[in-house]
Amino acid sequence: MPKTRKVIITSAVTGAIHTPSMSPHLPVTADEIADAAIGAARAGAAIVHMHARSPHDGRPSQDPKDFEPILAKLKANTNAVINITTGGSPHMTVEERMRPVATFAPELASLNMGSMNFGLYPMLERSDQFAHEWEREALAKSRDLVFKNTFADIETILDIGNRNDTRFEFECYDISHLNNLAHFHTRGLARGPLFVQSVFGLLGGIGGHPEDLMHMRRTADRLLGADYEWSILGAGRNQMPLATIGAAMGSHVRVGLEDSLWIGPGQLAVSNAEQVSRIRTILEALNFAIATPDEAREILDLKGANRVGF
Ligand code: KMH
Ligand code: ZN
Repeated sequence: MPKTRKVIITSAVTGAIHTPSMSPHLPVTADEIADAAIGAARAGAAIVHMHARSPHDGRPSQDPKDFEPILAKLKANTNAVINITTGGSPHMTVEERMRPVATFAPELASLNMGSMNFGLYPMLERSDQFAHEWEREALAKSRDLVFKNTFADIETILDIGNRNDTRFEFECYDISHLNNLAHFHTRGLARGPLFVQSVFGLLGGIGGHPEDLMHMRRTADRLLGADYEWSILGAGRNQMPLATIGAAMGSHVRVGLEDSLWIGPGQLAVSNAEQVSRIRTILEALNFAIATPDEAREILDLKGANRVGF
């Protein structure tokens, strides 16, 4: 019997790009964020990519105290791999962004592989109704914002991970980020199998055209050889089409309200689980199997849920 390929679905449930006023379905409180991740895991996500928000006004927070109740609820209710962000919000300092991963030593953490523009301000054109002034401000300020991820920043976060046996979801928003990853791989600081999350369609990074995806794939193959597991993240309306193309070409996939609020043109997704179910249907129609959390642990060589610090 030929082996069925296992595809890992990641669900990124809230993030720091979208703001609470953009969708009533975006999880904001600790309970909502944890419940969204548990729902996504039940629908088939093997990995949940986690950010936290302030209990006061829903702004992104990298305060470990805001992660605590989320992580406790997840630990008690799901076997999904918990992936904690070091991206936080591009408005934060790198020191602030790395605190939760340094505190909780998760199995998996995100790591952004280069400094870049991070343009969210076009979203201001879609809506002028914001419940909190910080929402408008964050979007407007992104016109003049550099998301700072220097070689020194990346090395510091790699060191934290390597000390705690935390492995990484390497967020690559452009071709140069693959070159940066190959540099750390060659130096032995980033160790395989590298989990490469290629991000498409974010203003400041590579576009969302299928040719962009092909170019990422060819370059990753050339630079990283067989020592990587590829995953696709398409922002906004690129989410489902690019995940489908990528999966057909051998990738894993990431969906979630962090990356897209939508389930169809003009139609807000009502939950993270809805997006997971949609991509799951597509993957199963392509005759792929959905990786369980333990299968994802094996594919990515993770340390196990019993060796985290929460
Ligand atoms: N929001 C995504 C485009 C991170 O958390 O480190 C990238 C991301 C960054 O997930
Ligand atoms: Zn994130």
